[in-house]
Amino acid sequence: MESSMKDRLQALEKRFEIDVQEAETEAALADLKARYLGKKGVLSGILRSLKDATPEDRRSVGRLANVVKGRIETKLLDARAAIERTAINVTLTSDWTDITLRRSLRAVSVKESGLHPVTIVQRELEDIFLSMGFDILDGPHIETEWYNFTALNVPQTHPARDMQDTFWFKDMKHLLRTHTSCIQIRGMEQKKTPPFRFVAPGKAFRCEATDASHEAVFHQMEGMLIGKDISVAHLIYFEKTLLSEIFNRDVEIRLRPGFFPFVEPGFELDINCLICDGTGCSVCRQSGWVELMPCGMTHPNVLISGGIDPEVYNGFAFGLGLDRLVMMRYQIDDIRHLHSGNVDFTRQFADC
Ligand code: FA5
Repeated sequence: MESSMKDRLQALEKRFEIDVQEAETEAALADLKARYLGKKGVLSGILRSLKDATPEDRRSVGRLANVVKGRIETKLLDARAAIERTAINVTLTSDWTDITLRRSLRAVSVKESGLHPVTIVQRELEDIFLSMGFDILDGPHIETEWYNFTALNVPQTHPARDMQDTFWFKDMKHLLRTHTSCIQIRGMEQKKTPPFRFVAPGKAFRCEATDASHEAVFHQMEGMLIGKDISVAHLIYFEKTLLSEIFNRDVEIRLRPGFFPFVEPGFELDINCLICDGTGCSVCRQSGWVELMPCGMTHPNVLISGGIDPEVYNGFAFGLGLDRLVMMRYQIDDIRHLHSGNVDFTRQFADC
């Protein structure tokens, strides 16, 4: 009795060793465990058949059965660890990122996802500006009334405050920035001594009705260049160079006088509407022109707010409408597509 039981236990262990080598998944291992060690498993069956054996046989076979059970459990654990290791190695070789690659190249290589068109254009612009010696700055979305208005030469009672419909906080001292121009002041404070030049891309918020070219949340890229003896000619040359870099083709622009309290003189730079080729559509409000980049020579009061002496230094600033630039670039006929959250829309740009 005892020897036949021991033979059965040895045979069971040998069969288990073959089976465990063939198990390639955790589910297969769980199945093996139930088959060999479960209540209705092979080992329990052998032990149950001991009920008629002598107490001595039961003891010695029981001891061996425990040893075999322990070995099977250890092998199951080893096999599970090996399966986990294999899975980790597969992930490590297939799913990795080369952090030494340039940001834009990394983004393009991720096929399953893509960047939002505003991000694509923003990053392209950042590269252009970096190549022109500009720094890239950032600023908070929640601003103080000082940075958004007063420091930019828009005093308390000035009607220009009504030009931009503001989301105010209850304390009436904080607001969601209505433009990125606040970073002109923050940038001057940070840079301190001219010459310097920087751009600051980011969101702006206005409590206004939306239409094909207006959103309540949109993107701008502020730019500022401060030095000595800067003129309107520098500004115009700079803008032409910038636009030819951005569009990589000839685009028709026009410069007309524009009023902004933080510049003097101020200009509106419009681009011939690329959606309708200037014939008139809902994006350009039938005018054939799209306001893209207001700009001008920085007002002396703004320089003073930023701690710069206007007797010594001057410069220019501009506020590029990023969403509209994206619309012109990709011929998008309604700004509301951009923030619609419609994946079918954004997916079109995944490989851009
Ligand atoms: C400004 O916001 C000024 N801060 C720009 C500026 C900076 C002027 C520096 C002079 C010097 P404006 O409100 O026109 O100006 O907005 C600038 C650009 O942002 C517009 O030409 C347009 O392209 C974009 N923009 C403005 N409002 C919206 C909106 N509601 N939806 C989408 N784009 C908008």
